Amino acid sequence: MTSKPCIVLGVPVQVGAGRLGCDMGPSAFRTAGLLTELQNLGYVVEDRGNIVPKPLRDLQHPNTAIKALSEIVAWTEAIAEAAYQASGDGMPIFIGGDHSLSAGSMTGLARRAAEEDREFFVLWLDSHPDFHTLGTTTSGNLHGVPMAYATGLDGFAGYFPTLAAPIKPQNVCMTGIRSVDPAERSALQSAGVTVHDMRSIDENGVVSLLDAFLQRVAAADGVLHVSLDVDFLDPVIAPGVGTTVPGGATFREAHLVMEILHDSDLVGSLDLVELNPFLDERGRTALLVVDRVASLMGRRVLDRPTQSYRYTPKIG
Ligand code: EXY
Ligand code: MN
Ligand code: MN
Ligand code: MN
Repeated sequence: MTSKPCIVLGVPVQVGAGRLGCDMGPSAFRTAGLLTELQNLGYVVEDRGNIVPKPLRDLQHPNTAIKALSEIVAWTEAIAEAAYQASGDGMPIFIGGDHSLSAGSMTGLARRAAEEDREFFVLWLDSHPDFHTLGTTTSGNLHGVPMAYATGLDGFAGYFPTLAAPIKPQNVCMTGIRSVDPAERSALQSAGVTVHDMRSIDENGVVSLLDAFLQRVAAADGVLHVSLDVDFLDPVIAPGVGTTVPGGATFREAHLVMEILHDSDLVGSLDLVELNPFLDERGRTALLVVDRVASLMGRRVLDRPTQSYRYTPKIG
């Protein structure tokens, strides 16, 4: 994995979610020992504190269901700027906060990748595709739109920041999906996003699904962003999240995904989102996620020979 510093950025945004509590997420991840875990693995860790949103602009949208549009846009502007800066200094790790933060993290990172003439890829670990537009969301919770925005779907212009570098939908792989609204289903199909629902995981196993995607990232010598929504995990092991959906990834599936990602040597940035400590018990979910991050960053049960790196990016 990276020899660069880990740049931790707190994003205590919660108004994108349907209930309060995600603003306590950054504190919970820090309390659960995220920084110490990274340092124990030998990384230089820079905690840049919590991002502060830009000044609010009064934004009105015809879809009256939408909540907190001005606030989420103000957050997105600030997060995108911080992501662009941090990606030039090391491996950004965004600790949220609800999933609306990825509207800023992904677009700031994609801007950096485009400037460096690198293909930008996203592995979306979530029970939801978060692929609503401002016109199609019925809940109005803007944690349900970040991927639609970042891949350039219509309807965000005039509200969200203009995209410097839209993410190619074919460069997005969603895994763990098990709650898709009708409008999202049709939008996903026409956009060409790779979507693996839980049935696909059960039929194929995470290794083959991940392998196909990581081979594409490596072949393109691409930059990979991982966006981990806590509700990717099964609610039995990760109850501290506001949008639980039964039948999620097991501890072992999540562990395997993270170890394979480390071996790939392709991960350049990470979102940890939707943790809601108010719904948790004694930090159980935050501790579980931090433990998975340790697997992503190289902690191993047994030492493995270096050839375990499964995807050798093109050199030169
Ligand atoms: N698709 C539903 C909605 O738009 O409200 C549920 C979205 C849940 C989003 C969480 C972050 O993953
Ligand atoms: Mn490594
Ligand atoms: Mn999500
Ligand atoms: Mn989700």
